[in-house]
Amino acid sequence: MSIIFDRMSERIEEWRMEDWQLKSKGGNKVLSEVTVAQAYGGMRGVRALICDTSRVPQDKGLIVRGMPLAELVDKTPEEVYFLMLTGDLPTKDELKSFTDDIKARKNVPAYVWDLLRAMPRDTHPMVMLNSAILIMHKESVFADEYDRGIKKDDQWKSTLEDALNLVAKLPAIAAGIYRMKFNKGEIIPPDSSMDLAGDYFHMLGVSDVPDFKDLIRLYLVAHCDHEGGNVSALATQVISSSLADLYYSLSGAFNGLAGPLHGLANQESLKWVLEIMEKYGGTPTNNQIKEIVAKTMESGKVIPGYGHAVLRITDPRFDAFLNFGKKHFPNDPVFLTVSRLYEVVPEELKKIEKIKNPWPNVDAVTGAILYYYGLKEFSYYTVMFAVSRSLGLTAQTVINRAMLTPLFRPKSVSTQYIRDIVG
Ligand code: CMX
Repeated sequence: MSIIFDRMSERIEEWRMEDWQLKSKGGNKVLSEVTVAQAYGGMRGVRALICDTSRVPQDKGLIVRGMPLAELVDKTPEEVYFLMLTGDLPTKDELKSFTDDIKARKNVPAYVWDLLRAMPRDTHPMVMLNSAILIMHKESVFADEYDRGIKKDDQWKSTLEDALNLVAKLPAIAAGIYRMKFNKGEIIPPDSSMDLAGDYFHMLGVSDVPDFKDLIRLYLVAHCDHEGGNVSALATQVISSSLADLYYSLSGAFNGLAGPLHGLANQESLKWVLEIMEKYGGTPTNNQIKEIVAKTMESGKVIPGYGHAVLRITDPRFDAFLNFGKKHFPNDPVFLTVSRLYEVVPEELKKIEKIKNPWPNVDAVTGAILYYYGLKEFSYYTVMFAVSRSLGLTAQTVINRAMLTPLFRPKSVSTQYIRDIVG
């Protein structure tokens, strides 16, 4: 067993004590009042959740356990996962123990491949991923221990077992889905000597360019978490609050990630960029961009990759990938188009009063970068997002279970109730 169980045990004791003190001292303090507009408007801005793995201030973007993304771009997914779970970056020895533990959990049960092979050829890769996660439910250590009876205080340990097993297996499953779905040849089995990013790069078999390995590492780090209120994070926590195990809650969460306003936006964004390039025969001029923004909006579609429910600045994750592209392939025509869109689109969106954030989010650029390295199958991009986001979602779940977070049950009201209030 790796050091992670000991390190988390120490921290959980402190966190529980603080949690108890905060609730007894200030349990009746008000975090948020909810307006009628917020109840009708997707609960934007309502403060009613606790999430310590990361936060997203609207003027700063992703901060993982106090560390802004800019300080994490050179880290490995294992380091960032350890940071989310414990609150601290690992020491060298801790990182080795933690990485070795994950390496030992990589093997995917054969029945997962049987299931995926039996699916119709035109199944969406996200359906393949979510089905693979769900069918592995019988591997759940938590579900097994729960059936046999387990003290509430200890339930986080078997949840952490499930979390580590899932995080370790997902790159192999995701890479296998890529090779199977897009006829890339035999599935490449995981290599127990490799870390998460290195093995995902190896199992995809898309390219042997070392920069692509760096990209996969950056991709897994940059998408790891985005506080607790986004669709997939909220879905995970709601489902797991019923004491459903992580196989149920993660696959449910990824069904939400598959929506075009959430994780699917990266494929939509690249599709839009390529359509523009085809229409104008290459990188468009500023005037052509203005024209296409207006036309896209007129047709009732959103501008994919722009806007955000929380952020009010350029997403620092967008900056991280833009810098990566500038360093490795500044003159690639698709990348140049993405860069030019960034110069023009925000100014156009600023003219539309209802849009609160005209700036790009991470999805405006990642597709173009994957495309450059030869990963051109758009429908796969959300799967890669999911592999990364599994880090944050499983870390949040382990912590919530350790903090004995109760069953979610907010109160709904009827339209009549609103009528009475409005008068
Ligand atoms: N293009 C066109 N219209 C947009 C827009 C965009 N990029 N961003 C916002 N709007 C519109 C909204 O659709 C909404 O219109 P209606 O009132 O007619 O419904 C209005 O502006 C107000 O929206 P908002 O308060 O600024 O943003 P929301 O919190 O409602 O929505 C988001 C946020 C991300 C869904 C929205 O900006 C959007 O659809 N963007 C494009 C899709 C995208 O890039 N999604 C990825 C999000 C990243 C992530 O999930 O992490």
